[in-house]
Amino acid sequence: MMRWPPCSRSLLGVCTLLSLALLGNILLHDLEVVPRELQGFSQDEIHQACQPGASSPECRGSPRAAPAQCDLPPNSRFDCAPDKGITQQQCEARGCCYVPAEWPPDAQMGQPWCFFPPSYPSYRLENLTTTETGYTATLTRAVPTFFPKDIMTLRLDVLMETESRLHFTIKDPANRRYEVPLETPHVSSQAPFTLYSMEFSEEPFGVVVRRKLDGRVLLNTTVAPLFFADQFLQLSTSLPSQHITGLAEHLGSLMLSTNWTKITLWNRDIAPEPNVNLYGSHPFYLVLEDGGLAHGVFLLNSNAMDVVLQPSPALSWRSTGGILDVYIFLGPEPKSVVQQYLDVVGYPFMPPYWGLGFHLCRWGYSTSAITRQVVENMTRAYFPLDVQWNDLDYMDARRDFTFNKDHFGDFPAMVQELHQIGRRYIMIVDPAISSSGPAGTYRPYDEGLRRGVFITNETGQPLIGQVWPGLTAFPDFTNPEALDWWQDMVTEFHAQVPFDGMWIDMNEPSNFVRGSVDGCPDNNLENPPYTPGVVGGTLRAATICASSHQFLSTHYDLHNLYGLTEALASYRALVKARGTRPFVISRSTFAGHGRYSGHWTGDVRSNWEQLSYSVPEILLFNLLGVPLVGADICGFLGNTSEELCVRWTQLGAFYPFMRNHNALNSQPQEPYRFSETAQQAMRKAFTLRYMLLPYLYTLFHGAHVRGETVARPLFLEFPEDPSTWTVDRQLLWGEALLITPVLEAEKVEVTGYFPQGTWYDLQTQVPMEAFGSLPPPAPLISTIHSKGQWVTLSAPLDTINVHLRAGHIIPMQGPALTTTESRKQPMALAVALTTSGEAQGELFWDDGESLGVLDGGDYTQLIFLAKNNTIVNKLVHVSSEGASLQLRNVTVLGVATAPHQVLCNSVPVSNFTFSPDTETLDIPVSLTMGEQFVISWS
Ligand code: MIG
Repeated sequence: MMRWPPCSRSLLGVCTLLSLALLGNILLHDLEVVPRELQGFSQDEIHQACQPGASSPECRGSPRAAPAQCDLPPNSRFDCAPDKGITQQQCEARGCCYVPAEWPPDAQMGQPWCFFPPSYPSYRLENLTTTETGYTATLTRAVPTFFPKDIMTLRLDVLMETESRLHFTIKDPANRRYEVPLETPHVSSQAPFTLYSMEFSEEPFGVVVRRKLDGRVLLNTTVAPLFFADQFLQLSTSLPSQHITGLAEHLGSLMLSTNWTKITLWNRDIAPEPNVNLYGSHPFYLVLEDGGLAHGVFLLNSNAMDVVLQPSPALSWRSTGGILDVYIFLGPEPKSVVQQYLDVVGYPFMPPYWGLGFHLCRWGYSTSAITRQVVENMTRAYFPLDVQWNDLDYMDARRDFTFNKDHFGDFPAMVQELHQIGRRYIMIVDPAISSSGPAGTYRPYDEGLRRGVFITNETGQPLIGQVWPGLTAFPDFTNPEALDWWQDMVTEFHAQVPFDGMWIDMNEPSNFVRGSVDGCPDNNLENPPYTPGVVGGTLRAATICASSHQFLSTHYDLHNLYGLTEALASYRALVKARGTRPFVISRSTFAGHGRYSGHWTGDVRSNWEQLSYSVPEILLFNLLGVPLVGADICGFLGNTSEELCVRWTQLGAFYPFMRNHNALNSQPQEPYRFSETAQQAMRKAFTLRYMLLPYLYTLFHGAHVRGETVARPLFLEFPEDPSTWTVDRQLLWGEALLITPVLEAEKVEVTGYFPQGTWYDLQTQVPMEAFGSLPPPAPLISTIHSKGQWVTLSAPLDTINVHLRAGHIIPMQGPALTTTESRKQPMALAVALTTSGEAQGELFWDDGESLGVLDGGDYTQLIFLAKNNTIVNKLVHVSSEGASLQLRNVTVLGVATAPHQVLCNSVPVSNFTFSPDTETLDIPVSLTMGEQFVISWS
């Protein structure tokens, strides 16, 4: 077993500087070039000395010589003035190089003018020793940095946790610092074999991680000095390629730009726009390496942070607190990277089946009568609707756990009626609790006060902000007592109004005043020495004071976890209240969110740009383990147009979470509002969605038990084809379906990328008429035999292109107006053969809502296999639910020669049809899914 590559100089068996130097892009320099000008000055002195206008000696340009080695390529420079703009003198007083960009063209490049010389003092590695799980060492810093409170001695722990997962932490051994309270796997012994090797650089300290397979350096932290001050931690690394995705919710392409991009992680209520911190933080990235292998890195840290990407390429994590807790996932396939990340943060929850149906909402369904009418209108217009929602309108004075007795007087009855017609109901719940009423008038606040569940200010009183109900207090969901209180409030309200799920909004948390109605104190947490690039320029912008107190720590540390902790509280409360699978949709998210909740992408505008950006958002959240995600169909802010709404509904039919939602003053956009032509087009999309639900549900099961994705980017399936890497205007459902939506106005054609292989047009080739759907569109190209190429498809207004990938079998079911009904319909299989005549697929089925079906064995799991002109089902597990599912139709695509005989369980099928043009064999059958069958043709 070889843990370390051979090297010529070693310390404790560890390759040090020399072997690192061979890696090329590593800066290894004479260690004694500690900027002499810094010696003898305390950091505070240096900090203060060089304010503009300062004339103290250390601020004068000369004789303070700039560091010698400043001729670094611009793209490899790491910013020595992350905190503020500084002058040359101030820069050099920091011991850094000052090289202003010349212009043009340099000035546009974005490189820092003040940057670290290779000799900039960092930590030194000492006492490296082996442990049960890997290594431990001490890191010491001799010279302080320009940030206050450097922690001069640190402890490094390296845990070689699994073959593909490396974990290291850097902490203060003397004082316990805040750590993210996320349950992560505990590993007590070192993995016997690993895909990675590790090397350390002693001084300056650094870690290098390589992929053993090809020797590629995946992580190299020697590229810039390590910072570990109380409120500024920075870890930089080179990247082996510029193809990187992840990190935070953002409006833009799936792949991030490495051209001096700063991504800020501080959850924020803001209508999505590019380059700002939005609702969700996920300090995890995935990199695609040349050749199609991939790795991922997760920094388990919830403090406000910036992640800076630069073109060398390299990445710097800059956090304002906590510890450095780093996981590296070796893949090697991008799929396994996602799975390995989810092994750490948790696999997604299994949604109830009804949650995959259509959801309809708007802000402004102002009475229960109007809400009822909407449901009725949907039925009349023959549109499916599984879940009706209400926004703030239902509440009494916009207070949680109340309802308006004037406008929603029969609210409980309304919800019960929905249940009677096989539908579900969800309402909005905001975390902030009205605090202004007289004592004894509002139980959630009274009880909350009594049980001490609210976030407190510096005087120990509940911090009071302002949200929809007016003055509000903010529950602290890190407090176990608050979880119980929330559970009680949810359960009590549920006893009145039997709602089915929770929509948790405003949980960044959002606050209409900065910090609190009394402002915020002036302290280090409110005014940190480094403020990440947050919108509004201050941590308190649109939220509560950073220095407010929560059970586990300060809000400064916990802010990014607010939505996650509320999701957990709500999930738990729903289990108690309903006893079946919870359904929670949250706006704010953090790493690990998918265990408890889905996500919608917030206040998107009704325009084409935001329609197209919803594709990368949905793909991103799937990579982050939050597969139940969707954007507001037809757009939220502003008025939609008929064409936009049709296209959005078509795409929305392929969001894992499908909801049409609209802002208060926008024109109505329920499907039935539009022309008959538009409605027909939308109905087709709904039909497709409902037909494909068994497949979608099976994908969610795969996510839940195996850490897979539901909607996935092409690169996850075709990593070896670099043309797929940047495709983010198409999406796959699982392995089998490729969706190519129209994302632009007035287009009746769309160009999409088709990876090598055969792709069958689902709508033209699978006889949907069998399910009572509309006639298929006239195909421009019906079967695509791709060499890996861009293909232009016909896409009239009534068509979204969906292609079935050769080699796959998908289960489908007759559509209906609710999943309650569609689940009773017979099923069909679409079998897409490869050129060698093979295909396979899966079905997971259960009652769709019980908890613990997997443990209890109350589920059906089938594998379908096609080979040698024969299709069989393999019964992995069969329960009563699945035993009675009917199979009525099997369509085989890619049958090259006309069969003269078809047998079903050895009995000839007389009414099969074969189309030589499309090479489609259609076999009507009468089978039970949960019983073994054999279908063959010859
Ligand atoms: O400040 O509840 O993103 O979906 O309709 C706005 C009203 C509050 C923001 C949500 C949006 C919801 C709206 N909410």
